[in-house]
Amino acid sequence: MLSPKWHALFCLCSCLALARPLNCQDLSPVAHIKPSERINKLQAILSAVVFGQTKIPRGSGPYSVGCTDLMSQYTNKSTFLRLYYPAKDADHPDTIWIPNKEYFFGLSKFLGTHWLMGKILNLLFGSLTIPASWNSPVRTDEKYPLIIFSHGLGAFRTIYSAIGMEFASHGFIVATVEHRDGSASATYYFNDQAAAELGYKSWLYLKTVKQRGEEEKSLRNAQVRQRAKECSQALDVILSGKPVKNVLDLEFDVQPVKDSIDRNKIAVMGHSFGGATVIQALNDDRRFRCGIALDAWMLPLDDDIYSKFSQPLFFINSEHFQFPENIIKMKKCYLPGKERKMITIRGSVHQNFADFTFATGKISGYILTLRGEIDSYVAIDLTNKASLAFLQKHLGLQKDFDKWDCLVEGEDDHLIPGTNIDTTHQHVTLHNSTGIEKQN
Ligand code: 71H
Repeated sequence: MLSPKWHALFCLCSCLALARPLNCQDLSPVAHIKPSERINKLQAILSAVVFGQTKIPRGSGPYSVGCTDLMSQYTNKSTFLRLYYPAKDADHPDTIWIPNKEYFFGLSKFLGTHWLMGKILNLLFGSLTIPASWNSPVRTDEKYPLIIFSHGLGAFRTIYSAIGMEFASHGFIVATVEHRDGSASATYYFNDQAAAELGYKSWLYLKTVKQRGEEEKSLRNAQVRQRAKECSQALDVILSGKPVKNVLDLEFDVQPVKDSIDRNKIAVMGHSFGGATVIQALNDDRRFRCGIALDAWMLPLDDDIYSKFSQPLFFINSEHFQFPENIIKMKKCYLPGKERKMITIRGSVHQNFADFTFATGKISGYILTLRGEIDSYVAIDLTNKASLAFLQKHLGLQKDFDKWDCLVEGEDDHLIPGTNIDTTHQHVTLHNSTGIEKQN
């Protein structure tokens, strides 16, 4: 069943989608633009009309940002990722944010809405672009640290671009993996060479989990282990001396990107389920020098993992998603001699770390819990700057990100040092593992 707010959105979208005169071919003010670009522009206007503002922010650092996709092999065991990197020039076209309609169908399934919702989301967001030059060559003047990024439940590789582009603009290479553990809304692979040549994609949609309690925990645990392996495998592909074959037929040579990596400055970062993946990956693979967990969801992890890894770890939490059971598990990572930091962004929600927070207007975003009371641009800025300061310290970078060291301590009007959650009454265990947020 649709909840009332999803139903309202659905009706609103349907009405606006039916009244779609914006797509007619001969609107004179845009007549000079190519038809495909014209449709893109008009679709952007359409989503702006429906939702208000739809702008994913460009990186604020000194480097131009490039973007490409890489699929290393055939079958669902291959590595699939999106790369954000410092680009030589910015004269390539912008990158399509969500490049296949199947991702919208997957999102619709994840949200439990009618399949028509997938069509509508595709209509609204299917041609939205992000300010990163698609397939622009990498800038090869220096070596860059590498971040492997793991997405949340129901997400996929392309919807953390505000974070990916910001880091790339500050001289990082960011690889956002697309997980094949059944936790992505949708993902695809090619069965073999013939399928790849014909462009015949095999789509894998979100695996829905009905069980609760121990059964859910064991399934999620198997998934988080697979996710960590996929992060390590992505690292193997990127660091391998051998040339990597991209089964996606793109006019882009990844070798110069691989050659530009500073091989011992590698971090792992992730959102929610991806935050749990950060901890599993730190434990399983010591090549990850430190980790950043954005609003981590701790349920998938084994109870004895917290004491088993020693690399520095930074928790950045939203105010409204967190709950005592989860925070208690985070606190189990705090042990003598280990670097652990935690901050909470005031007035933020779980979605403040993902791109959809920028894809709607203020009011609709608030209703759909894609936005909190805090301005989404302020929230992502704090996340990025605190992360940069943390990475400079623990990867040993020679940059000026230490000017944001105070944010890692939670010293800002928009930040809470540590957490807003009271865990002193541990016997009252609140269950909120589905991310149903409390907006006060
Ligand atoms: N839910 N990653 C989903 C409940 C809250 C939602 C996701 C609805 C997204 C639109 C509304 C939260 C949790 C909870 C572990 C996790 C990661 F596009 C994205 C899709 C997913 C961006 C980011 C994500 S959200 C997430 O690892 C975990 C525990 N969450 C979450 O699952 N319900 C179905 C109703 C239960 C399964 C906020 C929300 C969302 C709207 C869109 F329309 F804009 F696309 C996207």
